[in-house]
Amino acid sequence: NEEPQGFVCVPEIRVEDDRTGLDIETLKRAFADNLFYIQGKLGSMATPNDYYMALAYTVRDRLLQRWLNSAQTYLRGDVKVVCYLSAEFLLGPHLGNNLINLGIYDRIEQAITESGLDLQELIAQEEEPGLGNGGLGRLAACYIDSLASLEIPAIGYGIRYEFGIFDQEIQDGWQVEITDKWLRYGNPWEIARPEIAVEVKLGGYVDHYVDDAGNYRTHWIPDREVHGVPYDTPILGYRVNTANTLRLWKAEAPESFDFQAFNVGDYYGAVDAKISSENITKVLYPNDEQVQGKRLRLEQQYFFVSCSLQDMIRLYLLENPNLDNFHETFAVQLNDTHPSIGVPELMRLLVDEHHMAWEQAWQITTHTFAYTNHTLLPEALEKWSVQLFGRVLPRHLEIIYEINRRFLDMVRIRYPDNDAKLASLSLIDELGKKSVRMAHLACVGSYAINGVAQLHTELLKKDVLHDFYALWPEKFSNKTNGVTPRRWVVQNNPGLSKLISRKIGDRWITHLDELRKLEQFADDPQFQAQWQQVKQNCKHQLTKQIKERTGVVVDPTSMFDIQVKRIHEYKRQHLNALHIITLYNRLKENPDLDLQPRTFIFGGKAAPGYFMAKLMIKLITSVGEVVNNDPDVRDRLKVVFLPDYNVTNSQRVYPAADLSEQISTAGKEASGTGNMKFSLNGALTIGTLDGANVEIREEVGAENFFLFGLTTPEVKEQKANGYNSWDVYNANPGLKKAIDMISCGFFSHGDQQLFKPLLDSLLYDDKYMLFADYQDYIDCQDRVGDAFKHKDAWTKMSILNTARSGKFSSDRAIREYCQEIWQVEPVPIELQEYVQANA
Ligand code: GPK
Repeated sequence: NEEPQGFVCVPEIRVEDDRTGLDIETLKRAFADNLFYIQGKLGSMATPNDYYMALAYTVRDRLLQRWLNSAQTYLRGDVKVVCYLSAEFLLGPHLGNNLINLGIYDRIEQAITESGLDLQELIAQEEEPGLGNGGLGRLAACYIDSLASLEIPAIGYGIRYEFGIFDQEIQDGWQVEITDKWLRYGNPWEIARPEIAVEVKLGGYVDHYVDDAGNYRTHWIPDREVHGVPYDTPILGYRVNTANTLRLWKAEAPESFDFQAFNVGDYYGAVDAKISSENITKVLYPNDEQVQGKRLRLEQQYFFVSCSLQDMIRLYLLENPNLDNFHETFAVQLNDTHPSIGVPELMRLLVDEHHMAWEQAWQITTHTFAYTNHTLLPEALEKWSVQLFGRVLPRHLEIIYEINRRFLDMVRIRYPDNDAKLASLSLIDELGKKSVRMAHLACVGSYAINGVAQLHTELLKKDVLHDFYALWPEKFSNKTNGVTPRRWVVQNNPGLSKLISRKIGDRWITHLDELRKLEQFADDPQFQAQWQQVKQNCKHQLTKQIKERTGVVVDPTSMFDIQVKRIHEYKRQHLNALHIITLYNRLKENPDLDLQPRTFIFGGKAAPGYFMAKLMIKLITSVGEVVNNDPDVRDRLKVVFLPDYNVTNSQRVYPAADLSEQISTAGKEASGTGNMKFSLNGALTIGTLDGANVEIREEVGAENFFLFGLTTPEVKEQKANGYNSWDVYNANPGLKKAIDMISCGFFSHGDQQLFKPLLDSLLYDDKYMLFADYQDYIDCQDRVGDAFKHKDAWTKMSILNTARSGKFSSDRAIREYCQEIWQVEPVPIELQEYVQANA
């Protein structure tokens, strides 16, 4: 035991004290203490939010002990750390999740109840950090949960947007966007670390010179500098001591921002500069799979990536004399191309700032990065005009040109006299407006490239990244997505979790394959009855929610047929709407039709600038208005558009689903992850052979999956053979009737113009093959309806879906990344009995 050095204000903190103890009495005392000393309230004046904050701090205190122990362990050298770089982390609320991962949910529930309060009400107070758009951001959140649960040293790096994804309201059937002021009442889960802020340069020009020793040097003279301040959130694993860090960067004006302006008397100018710096992390771009090419977005990407790489270098140099083996300590995963500017940025840091030779720097860089692609949609592949790029990042453009020069030299050797190859592989697109291809940059700068489902990876190799696959087949692999069973079963479906654990124990929570043990009970009438009861309870709860949030009264015994996801033409929510209209027409024609009552539930946000997606929402709500108010059908069909679909709301949706709609055009959905959450919660899927649907069907068995639609090659073939949706429309009476009703204003109070853009896109182009898949979809839905009539057979299929979805755990996915890409091992964390303040 060494003598403490320097001033020690708190010599030691006892683990058994009020900030770490886990027994009920201690928890109650800590809760009351935090209400008094942090919120500054007595019980008599406290609001529900005060109680939530007091509880959140009580839980956070218990995380800190684990977090500091984890950080200390990782700093002690020879630990390889995963850095997950993502422009989005769609975390969802922390409180419930931390209670579960800490293993104190029941105790806290008791403590809160004994304090005369309701835990559910407190949990509901939390404003979720909606720092993502959809699947990509939520995947990052599932992965940091699994990394911690598997005891893998990891840091999530991203952006602390002041405004996350907008809140959605539905007014007159249209989407209205409201800014997401998630930080309004403070965020108890984060800790700012201004003392390790970094500087980020932007704009300006580059100076090249020879220094006194005769070395070529580069000096980037920016026209702007911003300060990056990290805000850290501990991410606790499930029932382990590992608490990793999510480090999100906030842009601020540099410390000295006002002095110069102050001296020339331009006070307002100085404040303007401050505001413009802070703009960088002001708001999340709300586009999903559609790039806008805005300067501010490029600045966001560069800002967070530069901050993160500088931070890694700082950490590394605490323990190492130079950067020679940087890549042995950090595995940096690029979550799509959004952080791919990291490739030239690491080169710049190594070459310009740390004076490393280009070849060595390139060796390190290309052994540091790995790249995940998340989409095949051409409109989602990032490109930056060379002109804009050069204005924001002049030095990076030079570096990219140099990377490209050396890369194309290599290509020339491999493919002599082949200009077409050079053009198609180049990092620069020379056609039209010259632009930088970020996916190419990511491929050249990474040692591993992966897609997110088997089909997706095959299509990458065959299509979008074919030329890179031909060059470096060994770089490519598949990593099928997964979701965390802690949030997506344990937390969102406690009834199901308890039923499962009573039958097979609770090891499934960390070894999801063990759900297979449920197969043996799939035919057991008693188990089936319990299973049905759980589903029924969840449907009751959602029914209440629907009533509260939309005013629509639905029948909880009807089939809950659910499509929740971002609104996009390729996801085809309008195909679902065509099915509803078709059923409506059948019922109108034949009121005695033996039709299984259904409740169609939709949820999802449209990008604010995506007109067609917003019109799809209006179509759904308009169909709902007619169907829900028509006395002939309203007891058998209901249509609900749940406003503001987000993580919190989604947690009530998945458990209540009977049918999961996964109906994208084959070849368009990279993977999907909602599809996995539904299946895990015992919903059956109606879906195309797209993304991970293929693997879900493989796992659960074709007989427990409702398949329809063209396959990817068939889509291609039909398009090549001059697919004409107009002909399909004229040949199919059911389809024609549905389209004509929309067209003649049946759902729009006679307005024949309202849906015209949508109908025109279907009748004259139908890029996403709705009409081609229409009849097969309707027929398949008929089979679904028939199957639902047989309760026991349906329940068996439901049980088998859950039992066979173990593959879709993010733990499995992360294990694959660890072993096959990152080469990292678990590092268990031991809790020190005393945390010394000066240790
Ligand atoms: C893919 F490219 C993108 C994007 O910009 N945003 C996004 O959410 C999704 N995605 C895919 O659409 C899903 O199929 C996939 O499951 C998810 O990323 C995670 O990989």
